[in-house]
Amino acid sequence: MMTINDVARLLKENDDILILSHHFPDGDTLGSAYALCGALQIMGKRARVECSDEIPNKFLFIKNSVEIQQFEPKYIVSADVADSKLLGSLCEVYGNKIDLCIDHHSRNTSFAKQSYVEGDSAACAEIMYLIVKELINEIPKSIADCLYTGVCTDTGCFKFSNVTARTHKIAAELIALGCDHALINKVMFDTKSRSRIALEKAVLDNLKFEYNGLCATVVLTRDMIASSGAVEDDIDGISSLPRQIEGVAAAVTLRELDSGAYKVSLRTDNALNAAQIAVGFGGGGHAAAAGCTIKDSRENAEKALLNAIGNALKEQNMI
Ligand SMILES: [Mn+2]
Repeated sequence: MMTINDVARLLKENDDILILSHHFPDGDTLGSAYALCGALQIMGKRARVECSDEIPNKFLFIKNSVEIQQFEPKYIVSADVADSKLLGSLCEVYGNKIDLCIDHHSRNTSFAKQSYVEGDSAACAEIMYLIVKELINEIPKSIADCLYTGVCTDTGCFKFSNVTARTHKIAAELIALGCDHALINKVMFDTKSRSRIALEKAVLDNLKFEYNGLCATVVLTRDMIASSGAVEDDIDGISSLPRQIEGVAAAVTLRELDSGAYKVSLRTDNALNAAQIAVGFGGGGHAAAAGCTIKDSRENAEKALLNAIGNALKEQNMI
């Protein structure tokens, strides 16, 4: 079992280091990767980050926190990547060449030559903070901003059950280092693009309740996505909308795919098991969050789902 010291030693021993983020990049994979890149550059090493997908606008300050350096990599590190497939198109290029994996997913598939995985860490950025502390004496604000973004985004602004006392201690240390915590939280959690708001409006216009308000259904059509100008980042998290409504035990989001099929996201509370309902449609997931894909018309998909949810509610004597 490796220690943070072992990881720091490996990074000190190597040069021309390429750091990889996972596809559909989020605040944690980018914050962790760029924080490490910044620290390595301060140490006088050549370092850069690569990601298969475009970086969403709200994370551009992370990308801009380091110097652009081009070189042939001699050592490859992945940050917040649970499986080499999650490298997206970069998997083909680097999938079997990763020297060191730094991650916090307990389901990590040990695809790298060496791995440092802390499954109970709320964010990869927590681990990266401990590593960066071993690498450089003074952590600049730019690196603290990257790490704070990783921690706050992977914890839903410190609201998820993955948060520990250490999460708050690390956040406190990052604030002491001068990170822009209020601004980062505003941008990450309290700011929505205009296309996101347009999409939410269209989605909520079609909100339907069934079973005395115990079930709420929304539909996300290709038309709504196109007319609102929404990009993938705007669509992320739409399924939390029906779940936020008081009294709703089953929240259903149907998203029309380009193929015409419907991707269903199911969020449940209380006694209802979302995975059990999703399995009936060839899907799966967790007790409170599950999904499936239904290849049928919108009407038929909705009818079948409502039926299954009705049966589950009856089983629990909720209706
Ligand atoms: Mn993460």
